Amino acid sequence: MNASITRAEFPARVPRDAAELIRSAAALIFDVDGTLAETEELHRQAFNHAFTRHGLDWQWDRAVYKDLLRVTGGKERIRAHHERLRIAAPLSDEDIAALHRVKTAQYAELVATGCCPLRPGVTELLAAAKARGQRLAIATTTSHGNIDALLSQALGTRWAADFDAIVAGDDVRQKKPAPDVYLETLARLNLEASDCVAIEDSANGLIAASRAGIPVLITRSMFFSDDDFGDARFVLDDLSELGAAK
Ligand code: XBP
Ligand code: MG
Repeated sequence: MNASITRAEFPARVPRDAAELIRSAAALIFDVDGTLAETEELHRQAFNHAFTRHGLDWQWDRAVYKDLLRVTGGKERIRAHHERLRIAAPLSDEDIAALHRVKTAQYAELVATGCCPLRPGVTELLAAAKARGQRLAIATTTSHGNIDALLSQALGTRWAADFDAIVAGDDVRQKKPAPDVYLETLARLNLEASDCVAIEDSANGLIAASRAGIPVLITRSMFFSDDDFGDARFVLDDLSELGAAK
């Protein structure tokens, strides 16, 4: 083959399936909520706990929460709900921050019970990627505290040692579907977008990673199972479908 052929002239092979896409990536970039674990049900319960504690008669059922999940970020979600109410007492940013602190503390308590295990195939994929020498990263809208609460429970207190980059919602100016968390993750990894794979569960996550130029593997989750994932490379029900690629 003519040695002067550049990579651009000699396009990379198109992976046959999700397993090959995963195996061939230099780094796997994981979303957290809904992807690593079905945490949104616990977030929902924690929000309702905070509302009760603050004397608000708000209670988000699953249908309401599913709709509110289109808004990424817990504080932004509270604000979005408040703005939808025709009649409501004023709610300052400080009120929302106080509500969110109570919610976050309750979420950590719920996660600490061990009631929210990692989804099928996640532990095996992390181990297989590590064995293959692939780099691991996290790009999420939630907070570092919530990531640590979930993964120290599921993977042990030294879980962060296996990740080369951990980027949370508060680390960037704009949350998903803006590409900020993924662009910051790529910068910290010092890798090209096309050499990585983003593993996501929501349309907002797919848009965010796609805007950063990263190929996306979707794992359908509880609240986003009927989202449109047309731009994803592959869509799985869960990561256990990767089989031997793990
Ligand atoms: C999901 C989110 C977060 C969580 C709640 O993040 O949008 O807002 O719903 O966590 P991702 P906070 O799927 O990107 O992991 O209340 O801490 O925002
Ligand atoms: Mg998610």
